[in-house]
Amino acid sequence: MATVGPVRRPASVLIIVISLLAVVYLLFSPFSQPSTSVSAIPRVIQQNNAGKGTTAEKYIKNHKMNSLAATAKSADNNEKVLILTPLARFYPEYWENLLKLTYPRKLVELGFIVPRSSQGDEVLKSLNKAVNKVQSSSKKDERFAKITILRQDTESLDSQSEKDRHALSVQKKRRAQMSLARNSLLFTTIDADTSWVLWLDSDIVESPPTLIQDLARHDKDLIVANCFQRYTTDDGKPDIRPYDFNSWQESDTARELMSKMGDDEIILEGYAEMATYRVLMAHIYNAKDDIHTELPLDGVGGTALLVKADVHRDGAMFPPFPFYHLMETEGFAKMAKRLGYQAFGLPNYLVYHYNE
Ligand SMILES: Nc1nc2c(ncn2[C@@H]2O[C@H](COP(=O)(O)OP(=O)(O)O)[C@@H](O)[C@H]2O)c(=O)[nH]1
Ligand SMILES: [Mg+2]
Repeated sequence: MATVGPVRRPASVLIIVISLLAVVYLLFSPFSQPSTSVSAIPRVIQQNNAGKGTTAEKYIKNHKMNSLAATAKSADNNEKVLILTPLARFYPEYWENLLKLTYPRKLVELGFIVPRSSQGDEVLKSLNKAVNKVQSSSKKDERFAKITILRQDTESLDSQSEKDRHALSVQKKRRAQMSLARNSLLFTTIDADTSWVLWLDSDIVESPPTLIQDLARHDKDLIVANCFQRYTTDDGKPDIRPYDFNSWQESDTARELMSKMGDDEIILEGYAEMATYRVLMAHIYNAKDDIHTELPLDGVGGTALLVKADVHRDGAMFPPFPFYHLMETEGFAKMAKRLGYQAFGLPNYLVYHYNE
């Protein structure tokens, strides 16, 4: 870990320069250990921290980022998880499930982004009420480590009905809007000590209390649950069906389709107009098989997606523009792949989406 001399003023530019010099020194110093992998290179972050202590301690906070880990034993290892939810509709079931999560709350931070609309005003009221209740608990371990609520400064679709938001014609615009919302939320809330980011949609109304540990134990860069929906069949029986088709393995047909597209055109999954013949995780659920069976993926959905924070830190975000003809969560998986990370899914591990 680098040390720096006393700094008289909290000049952020100076601190950044010192950080860069420290990293360069550590990389090229004859005293530094030969690095065996990228993670062996110390990541040093220093930020204004007007706390107690000596002058230097007051203004400089050292984060030992080379010891920041995201492992299969996440909770035992005290790894911090940031749960992020773009929130256009507040479902009490979603909130109840959040409160039922067994991951220690002192290690959990929450972040929300709410649309700038009258619907957003309503959501904000419900969210504030719920947040105040849990954060005013007299027991410290019942409170979340931190909660951030953002108000979107970008546009949203006028109608949020399932029929309107799923129409093929609005997909490019809608996915661009969702990407902007997700990126703002991510870049505002990720901290120097965040190990994991759990993307959890607000309309996931059923999810296991051990969701974080169950996904983290696979120790994958990105891992996504299979998102289904409960419904009633024509003859009145309760049943389940696939909901999210964004988790897939690429096909030759889709590659061929994309090779003929203009740079700004996008390929979409789950639309009859655009048959891709990809392997869809939604279609290979097997109730009798092990819930922890893993499936390598090329595209991911964001309904319940756990990501190692370093994947985001290295620059993988939600492209609000066509990136290899993909946007939002599918584009994110592609970007992660270009950075050398691999996405996985758990086809038999289900979470359930609200049924409108
Ligand atoms: N901030 C924000 N969140 C949104 C917006 N539209 C949807 N969401 C949220 O983003 C997540 C995914 O959107 P959703 O409409 O459920 O997508 P779908 O289920 O794939 O059709 C959910 O948590 C929504 O509440 C929006 O315009 N702004
Ligand atoms: Mg949804």
